Amino acid sequence: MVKLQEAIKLAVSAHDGQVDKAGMPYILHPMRVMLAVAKEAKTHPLAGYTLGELMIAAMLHDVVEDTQVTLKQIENTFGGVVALIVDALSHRSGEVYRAFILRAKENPAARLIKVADVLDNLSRIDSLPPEQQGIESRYRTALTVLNGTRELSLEIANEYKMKQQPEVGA
Ligand SMILES: [Mn+2]
Repeated sequence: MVKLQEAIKLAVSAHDGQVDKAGMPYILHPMRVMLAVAKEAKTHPLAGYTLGELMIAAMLHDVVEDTQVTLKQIENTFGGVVALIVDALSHRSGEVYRAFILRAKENPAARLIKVADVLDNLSRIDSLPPEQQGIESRYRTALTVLNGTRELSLEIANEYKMKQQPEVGA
């Protein structure tokens, strides 16, 4: 797991100084996504991928999109499998959001990490200022596209919906 330590260090340094929309250190998000992916992959191993590859890719899932780190750098340090996953998780400039999600879905590891990513984003949505809560529909689109692949995502999405419903129209 030496490579995982390297991935954690790289993510910490790449996201240094960044905060999420609620003002929390950004690194907490990839950390949570990595832990959620590790938990899921330990109970339901994903054929063709090691636990280490999944955890490293989860840790690095936002660095290409949001920092100076390049796919080439990831490939050189962590190998082609991890680079392919991170590429599938990086929204390209000008790419239609739905097309991006469909592309992520094609890579089984990226699909698993994307579900964990979206669920973590949904879990934080209550802490967003009201004017930013419209982003919820984007996350819902993502879950709809990714759904049918992991019962976990359906369960949690339903739970979230039930929790939100009483507030609709309030
Ligand atoms: Mn993310």
